[in-house]
Amino acid sequence: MNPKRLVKISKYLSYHLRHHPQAIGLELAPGGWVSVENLLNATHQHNFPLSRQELNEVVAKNDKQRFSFDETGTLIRANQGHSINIDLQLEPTNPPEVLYHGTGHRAVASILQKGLHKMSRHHVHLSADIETAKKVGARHGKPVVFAINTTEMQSNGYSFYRSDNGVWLVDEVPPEYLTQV
Ligand code: HQG
Repeated sequence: MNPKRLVKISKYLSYHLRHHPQAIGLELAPGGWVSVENLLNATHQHNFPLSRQELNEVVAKNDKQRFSFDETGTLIRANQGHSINIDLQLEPTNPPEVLYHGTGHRAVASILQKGLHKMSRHHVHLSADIETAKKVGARHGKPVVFAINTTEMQSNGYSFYRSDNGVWLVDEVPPEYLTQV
């Protein structure tokens, strides 16, 4: 498949599996899953016909491994990034001692004052390394990276989750746990 088509299908899947499943008549089951058969039928009914082969290729090759099949290959979901209220059924997991969050420089003052909030997403997204955080931040302008003291957050009762594609998730990060890198 050519790279443009791959990106186009990824965006289409992100839109429907994270934000607007009902736009093509789908409903996400607990965990964010939809039946592959229903998804493919829906794409045909809504003018964006996808084949199972194309879907397999996008799941395998997406640059950030945004999508997964279940172990039977009959269900598919977005690994993270949802704005709709679904329970991803992730187990709390011990994170590395420090995680990172990249943002745009315009948000710094507000973050230092109020902490990190999930905004339109389901969780605050954190990265295990500074380079990834920088890239995420650059989507919002000149990137600024914060380090998060996860050990202290955990001892104060915060839970961390790791999505299937390695993104760390938490409900919020109050300002006292943040240091600008
Ligand atoms: C900022 C991409 C002001 C926050 C990436 C961020 C990631 C505040 C923005 C994933 C704030 C939300 C998520 C506060 C948070 N005041 N700004 N108190 N608290 N913010 O896109 O983390 O391509 O929803 O710093 O790789 O940038 O979608 O979150 O800048 O993993 O797969 O509010 O999206 O993955 O922006 O990115 P986003 P994000 P995908």
